[in-house]
Amino acid sequence: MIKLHHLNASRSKRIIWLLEELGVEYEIIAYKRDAVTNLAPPELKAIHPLGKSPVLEDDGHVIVESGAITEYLTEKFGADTLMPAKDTADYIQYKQWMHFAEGSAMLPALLLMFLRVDGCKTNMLQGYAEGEMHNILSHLNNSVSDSEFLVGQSFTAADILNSFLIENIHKKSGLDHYPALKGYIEKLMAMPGSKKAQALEEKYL
Ligand SMILES: N[C@@H](CCC(=O)N[C@@H](CS)C(=O)NCC(=O)O)C(=O)O
Repeated sequence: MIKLHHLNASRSKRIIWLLEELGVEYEIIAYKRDAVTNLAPPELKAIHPLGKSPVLEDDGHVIVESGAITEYLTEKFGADTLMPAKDTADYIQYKQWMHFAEGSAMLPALLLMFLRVDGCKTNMLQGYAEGEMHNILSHLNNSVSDSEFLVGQSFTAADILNSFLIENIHKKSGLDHYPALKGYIEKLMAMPGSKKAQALEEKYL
């Protein structure tokens, strides 16, 4: 059976949601962050040397990187439901959004998180990170202002992958300046699979 190595309050939540949407059997192996450092416990390094979550085990494969895990699972179990056909323009958009989640979108978010935790005064970094975050959120907002989902009117795995960052910002600082994005994430959070992932994440907090 598929095993998901899940760290509390982490990117792994979106893999739970994806597995729920795909309707496949899976087992969650739960880990807890260190109360002081917030890092993953050393046991995760026994599964993969990076010691980060999510890690997926399936069919003898050990897969890290939530983008790669999402592509793997979607191509294996959801090619007809959660991704566009490969010879279409929508597929190119889908691929782009799949890389966006851990690429362009993640850097300013991580910079802002580390600056907040560190509390340091910076020369240019704070302003840079805030400006970049605004660009990312504006781009997302514009992208869902005329469509239901990131790839037109169809819900895809790219929505699940990008939901982690948007949901976190929505919960921590709000999205009032990005009304289309706010409506979009609230719609995603109301989906049954997303609610199930939320419940499971709370169970393993
Ligand atoms: N790019 C990786 C990032 C993995 C990652 O940094 N995971 C975090 C949780 S959100 C983690 O395991 N943090 C604990 C640690 O670094 O010890 C992915 O998308 O899976």
